[in-house]
Amino acid sequence: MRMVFRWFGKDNDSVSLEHIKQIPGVEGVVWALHDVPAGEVWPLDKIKEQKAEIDAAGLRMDVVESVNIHEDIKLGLPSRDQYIENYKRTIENLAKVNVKVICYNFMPVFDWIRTNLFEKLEDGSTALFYEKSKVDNIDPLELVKKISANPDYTMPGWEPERLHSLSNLFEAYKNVTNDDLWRNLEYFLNEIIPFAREHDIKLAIHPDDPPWPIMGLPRIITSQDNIRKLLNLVDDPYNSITLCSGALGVNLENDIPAMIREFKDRIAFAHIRNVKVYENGDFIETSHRSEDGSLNMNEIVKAYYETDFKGYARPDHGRHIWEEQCRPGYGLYDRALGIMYLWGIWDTFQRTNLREKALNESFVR
Ligand code: DNO
Repeated sequence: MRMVFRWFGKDNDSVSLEHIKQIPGVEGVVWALHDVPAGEVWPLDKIKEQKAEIDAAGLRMDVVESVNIHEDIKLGLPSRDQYIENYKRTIENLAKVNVKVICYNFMPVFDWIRTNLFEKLEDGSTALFYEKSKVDNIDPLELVKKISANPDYTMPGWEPERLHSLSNLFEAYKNVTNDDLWRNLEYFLNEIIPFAREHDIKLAIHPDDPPWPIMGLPRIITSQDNIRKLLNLVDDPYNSITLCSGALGVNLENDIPAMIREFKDRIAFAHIRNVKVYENGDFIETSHRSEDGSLNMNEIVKAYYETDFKGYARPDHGRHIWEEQCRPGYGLYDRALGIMYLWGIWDTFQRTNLREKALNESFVR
């Protein structure tokens, strides 16, 4: 397991590369050019600027999250071919700085969604929270009206400009079904995966968060069966996944350790975090510790350990603790604690295994 840490760039992140370097066992950052709009080619000079900074801090930059997919590709419009060409140019440029994994998602319109970014937990910290009924009751048309009435209206993961093009998007997706979305994903993968293979970069799709349809929009990367289907669309190790325990885990029917064991050869990137799911379907992002949430983190890390996971992993969202001012979910402190918890579990398996091996060997001798 190669531990990495998401970093939004020196102008957009309260966490510095120097601090990241001091977290035990972290070898690199997960980065992106956040100011390049989806669909445009990432310029090589900007990529090189990032490289110079990250190199200077003694960190690696093997993983990019995300090169976002233009909506026209997800919608299957004729203009998609140009955007797919641009995606290839970006892959070419990223290969020049030795990027090995690109994380992306295929969620229409929205990326991850929460209803409160600073919900109070019992210990006084705050964390990202999803109130299911609130999202279930959103009328997309009403939302569009709200956005048009208030130019400053924002949602997590959204640039205001993108949010303001929402009304057109809802209209465009009106008749798009899950099957259409699958077809459009297949078209994209057929074009991109052979090209990515030539450049030795794995494309690792992130599951939908939350893993169910919202606001009448289709969502397809939601379950073990659907991930299997995705991997079979183009059966090539370069068509891989980002296995996000928190995104998939809020549907308690998703058995994360079973997925790790089944998809072991196709997991290029692991997002590992805990989440507490309530009976009414609400959920909150807790500390990484098993006891604090609904997911058995020990079983999850065990599955990675036992399948000899050699891919990249990052802690995922953390709580906001010790009065840290940071991007929602992306502070230094709780994610660093998360890393130490994950290493704690991993190292215990590793040391025990080594000790047992040594004992067996001395016994045989
Ligand atoms: C949330 C992230 C997602 C992820 C994208 C991948 O914090 O895990 O926004 O980066 O879905 O494209």
